[in-house]
Amino acid sequence: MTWHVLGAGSLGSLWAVRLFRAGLPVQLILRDAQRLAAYCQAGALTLVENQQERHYPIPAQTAAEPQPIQRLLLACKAYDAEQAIASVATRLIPGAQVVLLQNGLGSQQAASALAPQAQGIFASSTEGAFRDGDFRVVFAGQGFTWLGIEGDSSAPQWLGELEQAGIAHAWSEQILGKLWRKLALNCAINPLTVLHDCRNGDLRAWPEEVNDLCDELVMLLQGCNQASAAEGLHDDVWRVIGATAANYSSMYQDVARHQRTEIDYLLGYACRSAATLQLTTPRLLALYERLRSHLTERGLPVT
Ligand code: NAD
Ligand code: KPL
Repeated sequence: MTWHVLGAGSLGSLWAVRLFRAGLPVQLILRDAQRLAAYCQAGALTLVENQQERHYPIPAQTAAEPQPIQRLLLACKAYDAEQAIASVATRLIPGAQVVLLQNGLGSQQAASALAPQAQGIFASSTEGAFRDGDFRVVFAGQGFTWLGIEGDSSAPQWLGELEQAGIAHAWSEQILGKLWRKLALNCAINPLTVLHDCRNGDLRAWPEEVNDLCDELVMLLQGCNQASAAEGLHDDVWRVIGATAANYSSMYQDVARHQRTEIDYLLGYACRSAATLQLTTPRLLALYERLRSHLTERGLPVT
């Protein structure tokens, strides 16, 4: 069965290349005829891994092709997910499976609703990849990907293909908890690195600010029936800050490159959820306000 990969950016390319070199059928879906022409000119996706670059001539097409899709990897940013799935919705056959790789929360549900005939599988990944050129991806950090359907313990057989491709993963029937935990980590770390203009490790200079945010995030997770995602959050945030001390957070990098952030699916989603539950979260709200002002001043979208 073919893996259709929509979104040949950092993570999409990293998945596509590993599936392809494991001998599995892969088809890239590019935005339009212009991107397809540029890809044909490049001739292949290039993966840089352990300082070695290799080229992978993975077949590509646009969304306008008519062939049915049974398995799709949606690998665009959260704010592009709905438009991207809509572009192939009529090609998804009943019972098709769509793996949603978006960070944060909210986009997966919205995208799945646009293709109700398909089964949405949510993913939460800590792998690291970035683009250093058109159709070029650098594998920057080994990580792990949780995949799952909430409340469904029966992992699909094709997970074996991920094993074959060397993609470290596991199935979780509590995938929402995994996504909430990652969202909480990202909310405690990423906005502060943007506002303090610093690396993750430099947040050790603002322990109270980080701990106060963690207090509210714990309350929010508990309020959202995600008590196990709340367990040990403070320690985990400090562990991640230590383990990634020399790195700039993904949000910091987006802002530095003057790119749209996923704020609406992280801090925005957290603040909206707190409001729905009538929870008092002054620190999260203040952080959201400061971050929005910061982005507006730089001409970046706040959604
Ligand atoms: P990216 O910007 O590098 O790639 C996204 C790609 O999707 C781009 O090439 C874009 O052109 C393409 N795209 C968007 N809309 C499209 C459409 N309608 N049709 C065809 N292509 C379309 O983004 P990324 O870094 O790969 O991130 C994808 C998601 O994975 C994000 O939610 C991100 O937070 C998450 N994530 C990324 C990493 C990482 O290391 N890059 C790690 C963990 C999670
Ligand atoms: O996921 C991250 C990111 O930068 O987006 C970490 C490293 C966990 C920081 O929140």
